Amino acid sequence: MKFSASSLFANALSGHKKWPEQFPNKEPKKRYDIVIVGAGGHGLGAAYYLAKKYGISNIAVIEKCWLGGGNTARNTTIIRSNYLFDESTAIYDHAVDLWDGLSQELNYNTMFSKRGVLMLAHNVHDVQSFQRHVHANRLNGVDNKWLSPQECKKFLPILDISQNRHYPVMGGALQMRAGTARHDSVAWGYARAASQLGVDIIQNCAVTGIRRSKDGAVKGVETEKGFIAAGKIGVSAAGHSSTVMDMAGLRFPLESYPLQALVSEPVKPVLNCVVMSNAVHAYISQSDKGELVIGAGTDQYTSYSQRGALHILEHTLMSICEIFPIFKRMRMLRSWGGIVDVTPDRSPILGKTPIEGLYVNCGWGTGGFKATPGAADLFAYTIAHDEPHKINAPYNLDRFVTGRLIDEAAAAAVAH
Ligand code: FAD
Ligand code: PYC
Repeated sequence: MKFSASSLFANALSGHKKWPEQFPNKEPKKRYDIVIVGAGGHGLGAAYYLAKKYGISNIAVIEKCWLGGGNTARNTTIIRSNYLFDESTAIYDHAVDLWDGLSQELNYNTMFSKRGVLMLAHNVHDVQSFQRHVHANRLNGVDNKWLSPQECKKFLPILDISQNRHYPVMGGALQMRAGTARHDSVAWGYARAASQLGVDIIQNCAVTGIRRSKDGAVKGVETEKGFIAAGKIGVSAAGHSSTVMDMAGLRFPLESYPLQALVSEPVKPVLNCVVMSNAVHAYISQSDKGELVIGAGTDQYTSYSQRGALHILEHTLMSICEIFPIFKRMRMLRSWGGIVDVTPDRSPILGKTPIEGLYVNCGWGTGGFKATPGAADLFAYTIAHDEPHKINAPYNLDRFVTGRLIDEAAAAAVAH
């Protein structure tokens, strides 16, 4: 049994000092119909929908660390569907629709709060670009409206709209169905509901290889705790997708970067919506506990570290104070990072792979939390039917061969 740093980490967490001997690497008695790699919201959600909608519950979700310890519980929880391209609004709006009933569906309060996402425009380019988004969204039946600076101020009273500032507010695009949710509850809600339907969730067990039969189809996964046989494998291992796909001999168009966020001390309610600004590069909301939730940009260098560079946080806080000078004296409580994997067009890959029985859901980059229920639902559909749903059909690998890209690069106020 090979020991890697992460396997030792998993060992320390599990408290099983001798687990390799307890799980000898021999042919297993049990064979799962489906193994999902990665117990984030996307992977757990896919397992839940496979069991709930398609009656397939002989499933294992395998997680190298702890359930929901990846990006699912590290993000700034912004949920919206105000994207430009038809393919994007379709996939993200499908998710927003599912967010709506998710607490009832899972009997777990995901605290989805439709408080609105306001994207501020500070220059003529922003105004033109956001107005184009508003029109495109409305043509697709997605709510989004243009607000003048005065209307922005009326909606968000703490906003300073004086025009003598470095970055004057020249208007904003407001999506009211958008908002935030409680991230870890999404992972726990899907995990509990999937488990109740018979899904096994195996934590502290990194997948280290993908075993294939002579005809090339998948046979199962090698893990730190031994081989696990499976008829189909779905990979939903954000940040590490290219490493896992490499285990099957597939080279993926992905780069992994640290992305950071931070929260302030809690204060009374002051910020009633989510605010994003591409020009100064800032995004901020206030949690129900009162903390300001602030997100940064990605590091400029690829890395698998869950710590990002300090100067990125400094830049973020300068940007927040640029828009909201009233926050200058706030104290920050803690910061953290996650690893996001990004594709060249900044849109995800969700579908089949050239290998029989191997499916992938990756490349959501800085924006996959909002997609969680939608991506999970579509991933389950794709695995169950062995073909993509029409909403995720455009998100196949083929687009990197044909050049038919879904270039949503500037969709979020996140530098990458
Ligand atoms: P994860 O929750 O990361 O789950 C993947 C899991 O796979 C992990 O738990 C990992 O440990 C596991 N894994 C990896 N390799 C292996 C292996 N070899 N074997 C077994 N398990 C493995 N998105 C938004 O929409 N809105 C936001 O406001 C937003 N803000 C963000 C802010 C930050 C700081 C970060 C880091 C991300 C942000 N995102 C946001 C992006 C969003 O968090 C992710 O796109 C989304 O959570 C991905 O979900 P997931 O379930 O695919 O991934
Ligand atoms: O996609 O809205 C988004 C987002 C905000 C912060 C990170 N991602």
